[in-house]
Amino acid sequence: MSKLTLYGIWLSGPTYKAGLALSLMGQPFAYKHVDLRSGAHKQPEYLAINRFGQVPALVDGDLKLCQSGSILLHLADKFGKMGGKTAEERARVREWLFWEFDKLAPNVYRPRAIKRGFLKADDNVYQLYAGLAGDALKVLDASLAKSAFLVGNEATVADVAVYGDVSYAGEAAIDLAPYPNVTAWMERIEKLPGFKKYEEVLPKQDAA
Ligand SMILES: N[C@@H](CCC(=O)N[C@@H](CS)C(=O)NCC(=O)O)C(=O)O
Repeated sequence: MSKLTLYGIWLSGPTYKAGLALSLMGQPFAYKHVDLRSGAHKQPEYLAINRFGQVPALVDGDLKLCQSGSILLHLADKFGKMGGKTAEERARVREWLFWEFDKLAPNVYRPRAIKRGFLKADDNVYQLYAGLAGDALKVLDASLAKSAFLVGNEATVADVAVYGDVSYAGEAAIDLAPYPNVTAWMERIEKLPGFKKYEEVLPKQDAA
């Protein structure tokens, strides 16, 4: 089996989701640093890997895949891990992934980008996104009051995707204290074998 290669940048939440899933599945991978600041993601060599010119991308043999959600589903299928145990669980995993993509990821990542200075925007824009993140966190907190993980009784890639958003809440200046079920669930995720923080999963340069 050829080694997987993950393309990304260490500051990227979606890249972290892919790297974290690989780590939780116990799969080694090569890593290619894509320097977004110099525009490497818009150069022809990289566009041949990801036509949308974004990170992350995963190269698995002849397959070049982008969008963290599709990468997570591919890894779950390929390794038969973290994808849900039954057809219903697999459907629920996809449901959470689409919800996360719609309601959570942009509303955490954009305020984070504003706070970190990657995105220039007025405070009312920040407040709009942070408010929408709060709405999503309420929904998440209510779900996690009823179960230890999002789907079934084990962590799935749905948990990885959602963790990959909420773990940046601090950088986005979004307080998680009002969501105790979310913070308790984060602690459960952080105890899983293979769990790593983003700084430990994503190197700042290429890695074999
Ligand atoms: N929905 C995508 C989002 C990917 C994304 O926004 N990547 C950012 C870095 S975190 C990027 O490549 N930005 C550069 C650009 O969009 O031109 C995913 O989950 O993979």
